[in-house]
Amino acid sequence: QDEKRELKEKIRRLLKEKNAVLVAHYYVDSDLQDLAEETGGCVSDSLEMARFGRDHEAKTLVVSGVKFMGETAKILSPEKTILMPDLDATCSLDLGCDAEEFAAFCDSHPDRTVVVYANTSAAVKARADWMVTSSVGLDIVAELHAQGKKILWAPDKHLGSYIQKQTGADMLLWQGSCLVHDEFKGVELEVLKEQYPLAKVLVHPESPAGVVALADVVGSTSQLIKAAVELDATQFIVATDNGILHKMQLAAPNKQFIVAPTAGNSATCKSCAHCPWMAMNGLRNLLQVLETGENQIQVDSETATKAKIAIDRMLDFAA
Ligand code: CIZ
Ligand code: SF4
Repeated sequence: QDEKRELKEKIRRLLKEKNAVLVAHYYVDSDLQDLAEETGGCVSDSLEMARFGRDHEAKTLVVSGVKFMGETAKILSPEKTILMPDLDATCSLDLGCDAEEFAAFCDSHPDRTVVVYANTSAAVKARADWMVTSSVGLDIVAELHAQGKKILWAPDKHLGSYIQKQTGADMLLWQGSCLVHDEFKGVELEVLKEQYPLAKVLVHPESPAGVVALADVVGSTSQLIKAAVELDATQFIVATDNGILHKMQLAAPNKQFIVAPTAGNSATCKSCAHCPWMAMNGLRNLLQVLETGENQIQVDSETATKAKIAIDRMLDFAA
């Protein structure tokens, strides 16, 4: 505890000294979320993180999350220094969507509007017409569908088929998945629902269709937190990364949150309900990058210029 307090103190001081601000995702360690909150940074989903980083006047952004979030911050603010606690923190969706293979896929379907999820590399975004996050993906695809467009979607197949079902759009799906959400299980969730008959079920649409089908609310992380506060229930079963429970519990202190069942339990399965890459963000490596200025995110300017078009389209749509 003493060591933690000391680390936090040093981080607070260095953030000030270096005119830096901490931008953290809901899935990272609760210490980092608290620190971001209390030092004037932000704790949020990837859409808000992007917007906050872009609009903040700090010279340096320290992005506690995974690589695509750092890259998006750099693309939106090329003049800022973007640091990340661990440059190896990535995402199974990003890893499963190689830029060259993706470009070939797009080339063979030139009639389709290319919509990619935020959880992709800068190079993949550079090949896209639109980038979306889970909070606005559905609305954007619905709008494109209303304009008569056919969609090529990548990389998350579960989110893609959820949006496809909701909007009725013609969508060709890349077959990627999130290794955390893919582990949630519908059959076991049904059993848990019987044990907690009054509980409402909150599900992130990166989860498999069998889990989404049992949801009371399907939404992005921010939308699920809002539902936890606003819904008239005292118990909730939550199918997304368990890092989110920290914020849910703060926002709704008198309610009870239960993580939805996964294939393994937390003793046998390292990525069950918690992202191993988000978990690479800690107080120690955060302090280290602030001290050394190491782990800067760079995106080559040609890729950044192209990717920014797809990102800005979403930001303008969501404004
Ligand atoms: O699973 C993720 O990485 C999410 C939900 C990112 C986001 O949009 O905040
Ligand atoms: Fe990627 Fe899933 Fe981790 Fe989010 S939780 S960063 S989608 S692997």
